[in-house]
Amino acid sequence: MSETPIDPTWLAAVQDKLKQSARIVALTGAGISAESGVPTFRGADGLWKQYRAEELATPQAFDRNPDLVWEWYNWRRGLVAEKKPNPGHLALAALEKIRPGFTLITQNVDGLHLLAGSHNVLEIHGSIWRVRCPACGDCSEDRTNPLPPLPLCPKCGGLLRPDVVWFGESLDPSLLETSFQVAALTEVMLVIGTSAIVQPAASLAWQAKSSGAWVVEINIDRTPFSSQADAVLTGPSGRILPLLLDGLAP
Ligand code: BJW
Ligand code: ZN
Repeated sequence: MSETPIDPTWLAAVQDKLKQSARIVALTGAGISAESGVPTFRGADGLWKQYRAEELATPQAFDRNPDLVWEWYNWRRGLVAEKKPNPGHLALAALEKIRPGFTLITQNVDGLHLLAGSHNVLEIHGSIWRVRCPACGDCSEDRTNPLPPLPLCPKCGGLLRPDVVWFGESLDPSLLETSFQVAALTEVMLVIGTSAIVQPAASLAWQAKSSGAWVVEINIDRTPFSSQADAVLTGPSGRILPLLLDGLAP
């Protein structure tokens, strides 16, 4: 199957902007991990096509049926454990090296940006590799795979939960404040592989735009944000991001 060509004029325009800018932010979503084989949420093969978010990704679901919720997260941990960062993740890790002012805000919980070597990462929806105790607040990384069907807190014996943000839950206030600050101060924002519909994450793109940043969307499809973007690069992020980085290397 032939690959869709990526518009060279726009690619060059985005490279020029990146060359001129010290402050760059990327906001990533599930699409950046799709080429690693991690399912997205809302695409044709997305998780929410097969599973009901209300039964798996809300605090009420966990209260009602923690076994089912843990079974699902154990399955996802197993799936992600076998996956590797793709050229899109690696390009963003390389961007951080040549632009120390670069911040990566991710909605992803798969940990692949960290595995790719990015350091300045704000995981605003948490991580499937951390467990948290609602009873005593203890939170720690745990890569045991699979975890017991109902994992218990080593400190107080309470029932642990995945350290992710479910629907109806607030995001970590300090992570969110930092994210809005960097979005408001950035010169360029790359909005990559997100449907841009889940709040408050989607508002970060609007925040950057309304604060004067040049906002670039990189996605295989259009989103509700596309019409606001200063440039839209249509195609897989695993192809586009390395091309952008090629032109930036010192
Ligand atoms: C590619 C590609 C390739 C593919 N290259 N691109 C109405 C009713 C009820 C609630 C709400 C409502 N309106 C607003 C809300 C609030 C709600 C919300 O936004 N809901 C919307 C669905 C409408 N938000 C919340 O509840 C948030 N909390 C909150 O608002 O707190 C305040 C509050 C407190 C109390 C009461 C009410 C409010 C929390 C949101 C938490 C989201 N959690 C999840 C699960 C995380 C844990 C886990 O993974 O298990 O986060 S849901 C899921 O969506 C996950 C993602 O991070 C998030 C965003 O999805 P993302 O990353 O954009 O993925 P997709 O699949 O949607 O899109 C993939 C994109 O990639 C597509 O565009 C593809 O085209 C593209 N793509 N391949 C480039 N190769
Ligand atoms: Zn505890």
